[in-house]
Amino acid sequence: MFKKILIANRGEIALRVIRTCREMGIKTVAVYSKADKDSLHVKFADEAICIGEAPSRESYLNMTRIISAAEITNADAIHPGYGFLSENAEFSEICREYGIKFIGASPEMIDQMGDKATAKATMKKAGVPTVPGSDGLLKSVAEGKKLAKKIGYPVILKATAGGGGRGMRIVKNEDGFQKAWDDARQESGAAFGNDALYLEKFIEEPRHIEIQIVGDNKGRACHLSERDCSIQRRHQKLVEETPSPAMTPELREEMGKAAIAGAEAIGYEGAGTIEFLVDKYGKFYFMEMNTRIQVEHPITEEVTDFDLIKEQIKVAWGEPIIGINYTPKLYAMECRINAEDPARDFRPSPGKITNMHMPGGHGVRIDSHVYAGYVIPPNYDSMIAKLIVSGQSREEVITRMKRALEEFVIEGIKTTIPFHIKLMEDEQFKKGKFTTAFLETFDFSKIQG
Ligand code: MV4
Repeated sequence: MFKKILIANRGEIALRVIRTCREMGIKTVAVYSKADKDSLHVKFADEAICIGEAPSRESYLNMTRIISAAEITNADAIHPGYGFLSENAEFSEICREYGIKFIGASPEMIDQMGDKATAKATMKKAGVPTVPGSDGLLKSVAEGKKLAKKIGYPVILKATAGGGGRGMRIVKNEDGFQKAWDDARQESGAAFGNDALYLEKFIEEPRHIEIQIVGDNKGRACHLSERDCSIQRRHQKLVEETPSPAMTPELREEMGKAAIAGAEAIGYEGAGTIEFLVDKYGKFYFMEMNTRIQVEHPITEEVTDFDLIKEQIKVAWGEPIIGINYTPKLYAMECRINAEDPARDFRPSPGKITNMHMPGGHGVRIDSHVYAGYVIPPNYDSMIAKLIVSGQSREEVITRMKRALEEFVIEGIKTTIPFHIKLMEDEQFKKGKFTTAFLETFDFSKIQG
């Protein structure tokens, strides 16, 4: 097994990886920026190396410094967590050149899945259902208009280099095509240095349901059921749950099979997620594949009892997967606690946590790197804790989540806790009746900031 793993990340995920490494008897190296010198990942790791100034590009995105830290400490693997360098093909390649195992996807896989039109074509070839649309990239507005007329409006233009909703435009009719095209090209060109677009039928008010998969280096993959991530605001997920209220055993079987077929077709190694859009008729379509561990992985861990970080490390070392596809018996939900003010358009609220009390009790898990006295730096992601609750039914989980949220005390900064309490009281949410459009009509005005 690996002797020492360097964690190229910060915050709760760095801590999460360190915890599993300790259980596996693997030594850990933390890297940190000057803004993070008092962070728990620095204290909990066996060794810690400062790699630069607060801005990410000078620290957590600085490949040279991270590789140097791995060389100096003799780490034999790097875990990238999520965000930062986790889906950076160049970094995966550099790790390979230096003989350091990158606990994530190969550079080829990152490139293939990172280009959305290529990913879609690859999945379609593997028999995974995809949204009707262009065969690869569009060459001109004329071609796009012709295709849109054929498949019917509304359609959506997507940047092939996109992700997180950027470089994407909905087109309602032919009159709006040219402007949508220009806007999407301009936005994706500026954001990704690549303005190539493809076109799809626009699926109205879908659910976002993703399947967790794990593949080994023998070419086999299994799935660990789904997560419903429809509760999002401006492409930022706020709540995830499993099983999805929209799921049936038949649909899970079908989506699971499709996800495995997709993963095995590309020889996917490691933990990954296949994201689907599910329409109101229960039809599902491939959207994107994520080649990393995701923020919301703990809800899958709670219902399956698999440690997904341990699975990542084991398959990276070359161990085969057990290969059972999980059928859920438990429920779990995650609320992302962000240092943001939900009463003021989720405006960031960094600063010092003057007082804090974390909830506990049966079925309550918290993944967090913060503590009373901790100063949240303004430089990074605003997520400061994940509150993960499990139970025997969705009703029990919602009741328990509300209880835990009410127990949670964080003083000195604003957080998304009041929003989550309101959500747990929402009748439509409680019935499981929601789509990705749910928060567009949610009343944020009564939230006590
Ligand atoms: C779509 C769609 C409807 N139809 N594609 C948003 C992020 C990007 N990864 C893909 N996205 C969407 N693609 C078709 N053909 C609706 C969305 C979408 C969305 C998807 C998942 C979760 C939240 C969303 C919010 C707005 C739009």
